[in-house]
Amino acid sequence: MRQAIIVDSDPSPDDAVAFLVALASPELEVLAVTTVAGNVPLPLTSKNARKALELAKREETPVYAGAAAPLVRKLVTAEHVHGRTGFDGFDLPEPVTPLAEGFAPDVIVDLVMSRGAGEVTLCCLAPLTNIAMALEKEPKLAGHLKEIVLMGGAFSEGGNITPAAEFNIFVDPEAADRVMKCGAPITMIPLDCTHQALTTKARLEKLRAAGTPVAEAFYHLLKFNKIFDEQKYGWEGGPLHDATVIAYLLAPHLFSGRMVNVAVECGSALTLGMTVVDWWAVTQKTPNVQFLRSIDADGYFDLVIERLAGL
Ligand SMILES: [Ca+2]
Repeated sequence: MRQAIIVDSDPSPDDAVAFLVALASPELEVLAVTTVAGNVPLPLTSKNARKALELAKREETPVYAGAAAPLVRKLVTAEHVHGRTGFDGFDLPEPVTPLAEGFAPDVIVDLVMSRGAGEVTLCCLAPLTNIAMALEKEPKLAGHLKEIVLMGGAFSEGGNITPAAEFNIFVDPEAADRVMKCGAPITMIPLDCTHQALTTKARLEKLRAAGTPVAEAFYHLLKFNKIFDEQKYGWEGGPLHDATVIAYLLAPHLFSGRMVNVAVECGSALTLGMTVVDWWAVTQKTPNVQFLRSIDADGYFDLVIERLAGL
């Protein structure tokens, strides 16, 4: 039986790679792509999602727009990384497919609750605003989910938007706090993992060699998208963050980690959005997260490229 998923995203190229890999995978049934404000404002994330789906000729996948701002804070975006459009580096045509009708948090509730308990997995690639709103709207939602798999947070890597915080969690820490406390099974893929998974020249060339329009577009999009990180970190290539969530569903053996307690800092100006990971179980707090800390990067890129090449 195929695993039913909803992909919640703020499309930069990373997000698009993630949901395209999911769409290319017979093991997964993508019920919807939902969008939220994050890397760029909501109108752009919603447009980029449809650009990517149309490129891959998968425009029948519905895209629902959600929250235009975090629960309580002013939106922080990342054009300094992703360019003004969030999709700089390769010109894709303006999408012709309209957004699907419905507000993403409502749609998430409806899609999950219309399936049996334990059937749907939420794949979260962005600030967690839509997910927190859905959990708030339907108190039974958390208990009805199979799992929440999210890209976000960090432990020993430190932060990528502040010294302490990873971007997705930093943008809406109150939403992340609600998700961490919701009681659903959670698997978290932090920077500790994604910083091991770099878009090296060899990997990008391998993608391009697939020779498809999708491969060619994402070769250029990812090449542009990772320039900022290459300069920031001094690495060859940048982390391909978001597709780890889909790769985990397809090939969990590529990852390792452990059950820990994770809490989100919502009060401190200095460490706002920090994920406090009790790796050594020094508190008596119940583990609430499967926290992944390492990834087989070659296996991950082989999987991503093989699936993308099939579109
Ligand atoms: Ca994202």
